[in-house]
Amino acid sequence: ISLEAAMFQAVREGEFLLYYQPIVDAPTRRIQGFETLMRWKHPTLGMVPPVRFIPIAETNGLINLLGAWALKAACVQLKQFEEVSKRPLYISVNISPRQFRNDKFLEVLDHALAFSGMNGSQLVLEITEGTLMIDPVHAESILVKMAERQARIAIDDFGTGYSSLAYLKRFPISVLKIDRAFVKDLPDSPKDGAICNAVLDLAKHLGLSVVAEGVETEAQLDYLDQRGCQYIQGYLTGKPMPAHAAMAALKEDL
Ligand code: G
Ligand code: G
Ligand code: MN
Ligand code: NA
Repeated sequence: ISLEAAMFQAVREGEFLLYYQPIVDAPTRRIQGFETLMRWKHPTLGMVPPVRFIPIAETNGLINLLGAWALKAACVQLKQFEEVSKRPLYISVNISPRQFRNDKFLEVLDHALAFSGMNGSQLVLEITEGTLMIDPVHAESILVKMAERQARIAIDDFGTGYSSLAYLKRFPISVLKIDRAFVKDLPDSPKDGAICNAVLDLAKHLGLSVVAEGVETEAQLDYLDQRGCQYIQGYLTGKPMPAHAAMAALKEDL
Protein backbone atom coordinates (compact mmCIF):
# COMPACT_ATOMS: atom_id res chain seq x y z
CA ILE A 1 0.00 0.00 0.00
CA SER A 2 1.39 3.37 -1.08
CA LEU A 3 1.93 6.29 1.24
CA GLU A 4 -0.79 8.07 -0.70
CA ALA A 5 -3.36 5.30 -0.09
CA ALA A 6 -2.28 5.14 3.53
CA MET A 7 -3.02 8.87 3.86
CA PHE A 8 -6.66 8.53 2.90
CA GLN A 9 -6.99 5.75 5.46
CA ALA A 10 -5.14 7.89 8.00
CA VAL A 11 -7.68 10.69 7.62
CA ARG A 12 -10.51 8.23 8.35
CA GLU A 13 -8.62 6.71 11.29
CA GLY A 14 -7.74 10.10 12.77
CA GLU A 15 -3.98 9.52 12.62
CA PHE A 16 -3.15 13.16 11.88
CA LEU A 17 -2.50 15.42 14.81
CA LEU A 18 -1.27 18.90 15.52
CA TYR A 19 1.87 20.00 17.31
CA TYR A 20 2.36 23.54 18.56
CA GLN A 21 5.63 25.48 18.66
CA PRO A 22 5.86 28.54 20.94
CA ILE A 23 6.54 31.96 19.44
CA VAL A 24 8.01 34.11 22.22
CA ASP A 25 8.72 37.75 22.87
CA ALA A 26 12.52 38.12 22.53
CA PRO A 27 13.26 40.34 25.55
CA THR A 28 10.96 38.56 28.04
CA ARG A 29 10.69 35.12 26.41
CA ARG A 30 7.01 35.00 27.24
CA ILE A 31 4.83 32.95 24.91
CA GLN A 32 2.81 35.16 22.57
CA GLY A 33 1.43 32.48 20.30
CA PHE A 34 2.04 29.10 18.67
CA GLU A 35 2.71 27.87 15.16
CA THR A 36 0.59 24.82 14.33
CA LEU A 37 2.58 22.00 12.71
CA MET A 38 0.89 18.88 11.40
CA ARG A 39 2.07 15.40 12.33
CA TRP A 40 1.10 11.96 11.10
CA LYS A 41 1.31 9.18 13.64
CA HIS A 42 1.15 6.00 11.58
CA PRO A 43 0.51 2.76 13.54
CA THR A 44 3.54 0.95 12.06
CA LEU A 45 5.60 3.62 10.28
CA GLY A 46 5.65 5.83 13.38
CA MET A 47 5.85 9.59 12.98
CA VAL A 48 5.81 10.46 9.29
CA PRO A 49 7.36 13.94 8.86
CA PRO A 50 5.40 16.64 6.99
CA VAL A 51 8.11 16.89 4.33
CA ARG A 52 7.00 13.40 3.27
CA PHE A 53 3.23 13.77 3.35
CA ILE A 54 2.49 17.48 2.70
CA PRO A 55 3.84 17.38 -0.89
CA ILE A 56 1.69 14.29 -1.64
CA ALA A 57 -1.38 15.97 -0.10
CA GLU A 58 -0.63 19.07 -2.15
CA THR A 59 -0.54 17.01 -5.34
CA ASN A 60 -3.64 14.89 -4.77
CA GLY A 61 -5.71 17.65 -3.16
CA LEU A 62 -6.02 16.00 0.24
CA ILE A 63 -4.35 19.14 1.64
CA ASN A 64 -7.70 20.92 1.37
CA LEU A 65 -9.35 18.41 3.69
CA LEU A 66 -6.36 18.19 6.04
CA GLY A 67 -5.89 21.94 6.04
CA ALA A 68 -9.56 22.62 6.85
CA TRP A 69 -9.36 20.18 9.74
CA ALA A 70 -6.09 21.73 11.00
CA LEU A 71 -7.40 25.29 10.84
CA LYS A 72 -10.55 24.45 12.79
CA ALA A 73 -8.71 22.29 15.35
CA ALA A 74 -6.06 24.97 15.87
CA CYS A 75 -8.69 27.66 16.50
CA VAL A 76 -10.49 25.42 19.01
CA GLN A 77 -7.15 24.65 20.67
CA LEU A 78 -6.29 28.34 21.01
CA LYS A 79 -9.39 28.89 23.11
CA GLN A 80 -8.19 26.11 25.44
CA PHE A 81 -4.69 27.60 25.58
CA GLU A 82 -6.19 30.90 26.63
CA GLU A 83 -8.10 29.27 29.47
CA VAL A 84 -4.69 28.36 30.86
CA SER A 85 -2.83 31.57 29.99
CA LYS A 86 -5.62 33.96 31.06
CA ARG A 87 -4.25 36.42 28.50
CA PRO A 88 -4.68 36.77 24.75
CA LEU A 89 -2.52 34.56 22.55
CA TYR A 90 -2.48 33.95 18.83
CA ILE A 91 -2.34 30.90 16.64
CA SER A 92 -0.40 30.68 13.39
CA VAL A 93 -1.43 28.18 10.72
CA ASN A 94 0.44 27.24 7.51
CA ILE A 95 -1.59 27.57 4.32
CA SER A 96 -0.26 25.78 1.24
CA PRO A 97 -0.51 27.19 -2.30
CA ARG A 98 -3.34 24.83 -3.18
CA GLN A 99 -5.34 25.66 -0.06
CA PHE A 100 -4.88 29.35 -0.70
CA ARG A 101 -6.21 29.03 -4.25
CA ASN A 102 -9.11 26.76 -3.29
CA ASP A 103 -12.55 28.29 -3.94
CA LYS A 104 -13.76 27.14 -0.54
CA PHE A 105 -10.89 28.67 1.41
CA LEU A 106 -12.79 31.67 2.78
CA GLU A 107 -15.70 29.43 3.78
CA VAL A 108 -13.27 27.15 5.59
CA LEU A 109 -11.78 30.14 7.37
CA ASP A 110 -15.16 31.55 8.37
CA HIS A 111 -16.30 28.16 9.61
CA ALA A 112 -13.18 27.72 11.78
CA LEU A 113 -13.68 31.17 13.33
CA ALA A 114 -17.41 30.73 13.89
CA PHE A 115 -17.10 27.19 15.25
CA SER A 116 -14.31 28.06 17.70
CA GLY A 117 -15.65 31.47 18.66
CA MET A 118 -12.16 32.81 18.16
CA ASN A 119 -11.62 36.36 17.01
CA GLY A 120 -10.06 36.70 13.55
CA SER A 121 -7.44 39.04 15.01
CA GLN A 122 -5.96 36.09 16.91
CA LEU A 123 -5.27 34.15 13.74
CA VAL A 124 -2.10 34.40 11.65
CA LEU A 125 -2.01 32.63 8.30
CA GLU A 126 1.47 31.71 7.08
CA ILE A 127 1.96 31.73 3.35
CA THR A 128 5.11 31.73 1.26
CA GLU A 129 6.18 34.25 -1.34
CA GLY A 130 5.58 31.57 -3.96
CA THR A 131 1.93 31.27 -2.94
CA LEU A 132 1.41 34.99 -3.55
CA MET A 133 3.27 35.04 -6.84
CA ILE A 134 1.35 32.24 -8.62
CA ASP A 135 -1.58 34.60 -9.23
CA PRO A 136 -1.04 38.00 -7.60
CA VAL A 137 -4.43 39.39 -8.66
CA HIS A 138 -6.29 36.51 -7.05
CA ALA A 139 -3.93 36.63 -4.04
CA GLU A 140 -4.69 40.29 -3.47
CA SER A 141 -8.45 39.70 -3.42
CA ILE A 142 -8.09 36.85 -0.91
CA LEU A 143 -5.73 38.85 1.31
CA VAL A 144 -8.12 41.78 1.37
CA LYS A 145 -10.92 39.45 2.47
CA MET A 146 -8.70 38.00 5.18
CA ALA A 147 -7.92 41.49 6.37
CA GLU A 148 -11.66 42.19 6.57
CA ARG A 149 -11.79 39.28 9.04
CA GLN A 150 -8.84 40.87 10.88
CA ALA A 151 -6.72 37.76 10.30
CA ARG A 152 -3.05 38.62 9.86
CA ILE A 153 -0.81 37.38 7.09
CA ALA A 154 2.75 36.22 7.71
CA ILE A 155 5.25 35.64 4.93
CA ASP A 156 6.87 32.32 5.78
CA ASP A 157 10.48 31.56 4.81
CA PHE A 158 10.85 35.26 3.94
CA GLY A 159 13.65 35.95 1.50
CA THR A 160 14.03 32.41 0.20
CA GLY A 161 11.47 32.43 -2.64
CA TYR A 162 11.47 33.92 -6.11
CA SER A 163 9.60 37.17 -5.77
CA SER A 164 9.90 40.91 -5.82
CA LEU A 165 9.62 43.19 -2.81
CA ALA A 166 6.80 45.02 -4.61
CA TYR A 167 4.26 42.69 -3.04
CA LEU A 168 5.05 44.17 0.40
CA LYS A 169 3.65 47.45 -0.87
CA ARG A 170 0.67 45.98 -2.63
CA PHE A 171 -0.63 43.37 -0.20
CA PRO A 172 -1.90 43.76 3.40
CA ILE A 173 0.88 41.81 5.14
CA SER A 174 1.57 42.00 8.88
CA VAL A 175 4.45 39.66 9.70
CA LEU A 176 7.75 38.57 8.12
CA LYS A 177 9.21 35.26 9.26
CA ILE A 178 12.98 35.21 8.77
CA ASP A 179 13.89 31.77 7.50
CA ARG A 180 16.14 29.52 9.57
CA ALA A 181 18.65 29.61 6.69
CA PHE A 182 19.53 33.20 7.68
CA VAL A 183 19.57 32.49 11.42
CA LYS A 184 21.51 29.27 11.77
CA ASP A 185 25.00 30.78 11.25
CA LEU A 186 24.42 33.85 13.43
CA PRO A 187 26.19 35.62 15.05
CA ASP A 188 29.39 34.65 13.18
CA SER A 189 28.25 35.02 9.57
CA PRO A 190 28.54 38.67 8.40
CA LYS A 191 26.36 37.97 5.36
CA ASP A 192 23.54 36.46 7.38
CA GLY A 193 23.86 39.30 9.87
CA ALA A 194 23.52 41.81 7.05
CA ILE A 195 20.44 40.04 5.68
CA CYS A 196 18.74 39.87 9.10
CA ASN A 197 19.52 43.54 9.74
CA ALA A 198 18.14 44.52 6.37
CA VAL A 199 14.92 42.55 6.97
CA LEU A 200 14.51 44.11 10.42
CA ASP A 201 15.06 47.58 9.03
CA LEU A 202 12.64 47.03 6.16
CA ALA A 203 10.00 45.64 8.53
CA LYS A 204 10.40 48.55 10.91
CA HIS A 205 9.87 51.11 8.19
CA LEU A 206 6.91 49.22 6.74
CA GLY A 207 5.35 48.73 10.18
CA LEU A 208 5.59 44.92 10.07
CA SER A 209 6.46 42.51 12.87
CA VAL A 210 9.30 40.03 12.51
CA VAL A 211 9.58 36.47 13.79
CA ALA A 212 13.02 34.84 13.56
CA GLU A 213 12.73 31.12 12.95
CA GLY A 214 15.04 28.28 13.90
CA VAL A 215 16.67 30.03 16.86
CA GLU A 216 18.70 27.36 18.65
CA THR A 217 21.28 29.28 20.71
CA GLU A 218 21.42 32.06 23.27
CA ALA A 219 23.91 33.89 21.04
CA GLN A 220 21.42 33.89 18.15
CA LEU A 221 18.62 35.15 20.39
CA ASP A 222 20.82 37.91 21.85
CA TYR A 223 21.99 39.00 18.42
CA LEU A 224 18.42 39.26 17.11
CA ASP A 225 17.03 40.85 20.27
CA GLN A 226 19.73 43.54 20.27
CA ARG A 227 18.78 44.43 16.70
CA GLY A 228 15.11 44.83 17.51
CA CYS A 229 13.75 41.47 16.40
CA GLN A 230 10.71 41.21 18.64
CA TYR A 231 9.65 37.58 18.18
CA ILE A 232 11.61 34.35 18.36
CA GLN A 233 10.68 30.80 17.38
CA GLY A 234 13.02 27.84 17.66
CA TYR A 235 14.27 24.90 19.64
CA LEU A 236 15.90 27.24 22.19
CA THR A 237 12.56 28.58 23.38
CA GLY A 238 10.40 25.54 22.57
CA LYS A 239 10.21 22.65 20.14
CA PRO A 240 6.99 21.73 18.37
CA MET A 241 5.01 19.81 21.01
CA PRO A 242 1.62 18.19 21.57
CA ALA A 243 -1.18 20.35 22.98
CA HIS A 244 -0.85 18.98 26.52
CA ALA A 245 2.84 19.95 26.61
CA ALA A 246 2.02 23.39 25.23
CA MET A 247 -0.53 23.81 28.06
CA ALA A 248 2.17 22.82 30.58
CA ALA A 249 4.54 25.39 29.01
CA LEU A 250 1.82 28.05 29.40
CA LYS A 251 1.34 27.14 33.06
CA GLU A 252 5.06 27.76 33.60
CA ASP A 253 4.71 31.13 31.89
CA LEU A 254 1.92 32.82 33.87
O1 G B 1 8.00 20.64 11.71
P1 G B 1 8.20 20.67 10.40
O2 G B 1 8.87 19.39 10.00
O3 G B 1 7.01 20.49 11.15
O4 G B 1 7.28 21.10 9.15
C1 G B 1 7.81 21.04 7.88
C2 G B 1 6.99 21.82 6.89
O5 G B 1 5.74 21.18 6.67
C3 G B 1 6.64 23.23 7.33
O6 G B 1 7.64 24.08 6.94
C4 G B 1 5.37 23.50 6.56
O7 G B 1 5.70 24.08 5.32
C5 G B 1 4.77 22.15 6.36
N1 G B 1 3.63 22.01 7.27
C6 G B 1 3.61 21.58 8.55
N2 G B 1 2.36 21.60 9.05
C7 G B 1 1.57 22.07 8.07
C8 G B 1 0.17 22.33 7.96
O8 G B 1 -0.63 22.18 8.89
N3 G B 1 -0.28 22.80 6.76
C9 G B 1 0.55 23.01 5.69
N4 G B 1 0.03 23.47 4.57
N5 G B 1 1.87 22.79 5.76
C10 G B 1 2.37 22.32 6.93
O1 G C 1 6.46 26.47 8.23
P1 G C 1 7.95 26.38 8.19
O2 G C 1 8.51 26.00 6.88
O3 G C 1 8.61 27.62 8.70
O4 G C 1 8.22 25.23 9.27
C1 G C 1 9.02 25.37 10.35
C2 G C 1 9.91 24.14 10.39
O5 G C 1 11.08 24.41 11.18
C3 G C 1 9.24 22.95 11.04
O6 G C 1 9.69 21.83 10.36
C4 G C 1 9.82 22.97 12.46
O7 G C 1 9.78 21.70 13.08
C5 G C 1 11.22 23.44 12.18
N1 G C 1 11.92 24.10 13.29
C6 G C 1 11.37 24.91 14.21
N2 G C 1 12.32 25.38 15.06
C7 G C 1 13.49 24.85 14.65
C8 G C 1 14.84 24.97 15.12
O8 G C 1 15.16 25.67 16.08
N3 G C 1 15.78 24.27 14.42
C9 G C 1 15.47 23.48 13.34
N4 G C 1 16.46 22.83 12.77
N5 G C 1 14.22 23.38 12.87
C10 G C 1 13.24 24.05 13.51
MN1 MN D 1 5.57 28.21 8.95
NA1 NA E 1 9.62 29.10 7.72
